[in-house]
Amino acid sequence: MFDFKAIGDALIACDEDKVLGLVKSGLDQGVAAKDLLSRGLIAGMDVVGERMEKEEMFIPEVLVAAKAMSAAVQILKPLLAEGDTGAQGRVVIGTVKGDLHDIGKNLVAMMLESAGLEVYNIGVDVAPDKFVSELKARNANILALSALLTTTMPMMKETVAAVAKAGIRDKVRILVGGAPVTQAYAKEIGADGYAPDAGSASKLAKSLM
Ligand code: B1M
Repeated sequence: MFDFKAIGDALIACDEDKVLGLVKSGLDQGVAAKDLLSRGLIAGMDVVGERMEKEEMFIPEVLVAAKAMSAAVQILKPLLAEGDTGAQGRVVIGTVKGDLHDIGKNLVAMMLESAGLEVYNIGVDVAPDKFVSELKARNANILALSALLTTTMPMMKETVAAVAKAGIRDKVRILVGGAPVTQAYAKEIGADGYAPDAGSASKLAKSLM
């Protein structure tokens, strides 16, 4: 039985070499990439979040843990891909203004890409106007917004409003997600869909087209 907790423990200890070694060893043993992600890395990151909240871990340490997680995700990336290239569509994805969290957003971008969509990942702390200009420049038909902070969720609403103000709302499906976001919130702000995780985000994006 593979020790998933060891991955989380190494992440909490901010030991990137150990995290990568355990992930590689899991793959060598035939453990599924999605399990290494959800039962190892994401479970570990949840504990990091709890410790951060209790001030048992501080921002510099959390950044090191986040870097280790991103490096591990890069190893898993080709294996998490769905390999379905049948869908078409152009997606602009980013984390909303004021918010610097990008690990989950990058996972969503990766899953959308592997579902055959053309993905423009425009980073973090993205202002509503920037989303609008990228949507126009890329002639995109899906906008994917991520927020990890309750304080930045309202920026999703502002972004939806900016898309409408720019006169392109009827051409763009808007998908929202991130830990504090809910289906009810998506509805409230006039988004077209909400997904709780990267896998369902890619399914939803395809169904919205
Ligand atoms: Co921050 N942080 N953080 N943080 N951080 C949280 C989010 C927090 C829950 C921790 C806590 O207190 N328990 C808390 C938010 C509380 C709240 O508002 N509800 C918090 C806070 C408070 C803060 C600061 C304010 C701390 C401070 O400065 N005092 C600060 C804010 C900075 C800013 O953004 N302006 C801050 C800073 C940071 C770091 C920079 C140190 C670092 C981010 C590094 C980085 O991303 N490159 C960081 C981290 C790492 C976290 C935690 C520990 C982990 C987040 C993560 O990457 N999770 C987090 C606690 C937690 O989540 N348990 C926390 C793993 C990732 C795979 O999950 O991002 O949830 P997640 O993505 C999921 C789903 O949400 C979904 O799919 C993914 C999985 O498949 N999803 C989508 C995400 N986007 C989606 C979009 C979609 C669909 C699904 O459609 C478009």
